Amino acid sequence: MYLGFDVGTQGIRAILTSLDEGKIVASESVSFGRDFALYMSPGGFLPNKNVLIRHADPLMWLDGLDLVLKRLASSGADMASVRSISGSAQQHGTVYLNESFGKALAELNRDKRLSENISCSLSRSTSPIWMDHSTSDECAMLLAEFGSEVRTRTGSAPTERFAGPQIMKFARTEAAKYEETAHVHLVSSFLCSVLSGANAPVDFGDGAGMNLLNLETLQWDADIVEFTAKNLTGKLPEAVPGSTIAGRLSPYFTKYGLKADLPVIVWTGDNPSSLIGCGAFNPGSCIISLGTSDVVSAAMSEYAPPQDSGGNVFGNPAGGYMGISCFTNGSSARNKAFEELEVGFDFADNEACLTTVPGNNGKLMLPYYFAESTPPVDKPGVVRNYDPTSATRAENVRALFESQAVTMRLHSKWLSEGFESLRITGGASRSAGFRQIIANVFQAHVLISENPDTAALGAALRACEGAGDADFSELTEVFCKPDCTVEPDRATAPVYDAMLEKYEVFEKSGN
Ligand code: XUL
Repeated sequence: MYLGFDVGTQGIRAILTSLDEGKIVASESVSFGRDFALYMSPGGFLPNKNVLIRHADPLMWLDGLDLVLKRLASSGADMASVRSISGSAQQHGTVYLNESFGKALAELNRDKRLSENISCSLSRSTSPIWMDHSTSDECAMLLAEFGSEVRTRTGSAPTERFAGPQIMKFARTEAAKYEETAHVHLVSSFLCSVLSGANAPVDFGDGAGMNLLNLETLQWDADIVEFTAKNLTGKLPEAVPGSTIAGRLSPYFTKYGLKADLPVIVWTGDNPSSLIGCGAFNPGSCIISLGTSDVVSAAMSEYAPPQDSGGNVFGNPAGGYMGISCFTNGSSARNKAFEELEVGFDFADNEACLTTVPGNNGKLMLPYYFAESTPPVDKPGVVRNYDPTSATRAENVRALFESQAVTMRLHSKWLSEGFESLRITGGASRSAGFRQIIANVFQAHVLISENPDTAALGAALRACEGAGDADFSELTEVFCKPDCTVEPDRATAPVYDAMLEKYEVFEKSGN
């Protein structure tokens, strides 16, 4: 059995897979909003009047890890049969720790919660997460110093949500606390450290989301790291390939029935992990992940810097590279829009949008309920080219879905001019209306699996591969078969080709 975690924006999922049985045998989750009211983070982050600032309390992630393990153990799952563990986490978030972190990890007290064990080791009480867009000054400084070299070397233009600009901002604005910081971890390497009881490395997949890793050499880029913050090199984890054993499970976790000393495989980011969980680690397949953010991603045969301002290149956990385009306004925006339109997400209106005409007679919207990464938009605000009060609910839902699908097609052109098939994953992949619209907009077969938690599944599969028990091709055969396919309506192709051109102009003029 192999245990995989995914620590997302809004909660944690833990999945136990059995290689013998060829299936997921247990799955438990924790919701930060519902389970941890005390952290006052209903959406997984601390509310802030400044819409550009999005921080979370890292102790909430630790309490979440304890709770999800407790739930898994009390569900009757055979914890003693677990042979290895790995995980993935929301990308780009940073955790700042002082000199005492190593000792605290080595001496984790089983009678206390993880948060109690670690709280004194935080040199910064909150962690900026991927939704934070408050580092435009730092991005401008990086651009002024290195120009397009940042994109060429690190696989991404200076990007506000990325760890490097976030660390630079902390060092500039809270210099004393930065000085006190001995270790800067990503969410993934922080939680991997906790499991393995020692400072853990970061993998090339998540490490690339920092604007600090040189993707040609796969080493920290000395010039960029030193420019980002003084003495940063010594504070960063080592960067390693995705199947590296980071360490052995801390005895703390035996309280959940796990055996001490199990191999803990280095964690990665949720998007690289989904590439594995969808069985799409070879070039040629495309994944659309419909989570809090929407992400289009695909494995790449060789390293090439992204050709779209919002594009990013990361390491592929199976080796090589992957490209992504991340749209902040994914389910976060859908939820807001549904609230506004009084549409339940599982409500028939969601599917009823399919009774309206493809192309919606030209109705379009820029769904920037939050600051957006692709294209970069710092001032949130929804723009429509029509009056929503004179449209039906179904038409309004179609305008949202079509606009989201068209922006994904537009900004993933740099990954491929066209994909024959797409794999859809994430919570909103359950929406029949959205699936069909995506199939039509991309003119591609859409494959869907019953299990939408492909990041956690990818983590469990990485645990198995990293322990040397199976390779990714075998695991894909067993665990990643899609359950159903949605076919595109070929007659709608010209409608969406025209919409793509119209949307591009609207996007340029509208924000
Ligand atoms: C990717 C990104 C988001 C987070 C969400 O670059 O910022 O997809 O990983 O968890």
